[in-house]
Amino acid sequence: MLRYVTTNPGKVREAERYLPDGSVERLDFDYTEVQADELGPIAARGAREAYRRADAPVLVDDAGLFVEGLDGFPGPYSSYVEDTLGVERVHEIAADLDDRRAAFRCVLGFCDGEGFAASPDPVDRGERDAAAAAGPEADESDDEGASARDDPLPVKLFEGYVPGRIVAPRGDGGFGYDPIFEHDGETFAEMDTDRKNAVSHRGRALAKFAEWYADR
Ligand code: ITT
Repeated sequence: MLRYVTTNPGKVREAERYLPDGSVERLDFDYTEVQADELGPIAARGAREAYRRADAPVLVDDAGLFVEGLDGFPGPYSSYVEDTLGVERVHEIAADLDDRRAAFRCVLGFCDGEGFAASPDPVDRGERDAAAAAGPEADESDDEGASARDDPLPVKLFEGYVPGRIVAPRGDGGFGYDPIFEHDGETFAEMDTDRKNAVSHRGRALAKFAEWYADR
């Protein structure tokens, strides 16, 4: 059984559509979200911590909203900003910008304690050189300290991205920033789960993961 490690049930509702019935269960565990400019190191570190907690295969999901006119803010700080400012305030700030383009990004981190065969997808092996070679998303920051960089547990990363723009809140589906993120004329909160999955950052990352996991 795969554990989808998140405090957010909305993420698991989306993930269940990609995986065989009964093959995934939510583990409500708040892993340490290290301060980093990229989502990859946060997901890699979280997957290691969650695997040690669960002692079973885990998938962690780190996502964020990146607003172009705010140089990518709130990005990896999206959760903190939602809790403090709230989604409507983020829209109000963006409403004053000339450039309201934005993107959602998602990085899934998978860990089952085993290694991975060579592949084009990034694998964070907890070593600075290997992580850097796997691409910028997988590079680990200095903030994590030497013990995290040298952690031998490999983590496989799957990334997804969707462009859109910030609009006044519309719709009552989804969660988080969905009401203020418009893609192709609709906000994510106006889409049902299948429609959001078909275009979203998480849907893209999950599709890559599900294809790879079927052979694992
Ligand atoms: P976990 O860390 O426990 O998984 P979280 O909701 O805090 O739950 P993230 O740190 O990945 O998850 O999310 C950062 C923020 O981005 C948070 O405020 C989410 O509500 C929001 N977010 C993530 N995915 C989203 C999506 O698909 N649609 C709208 N908002 C999303």
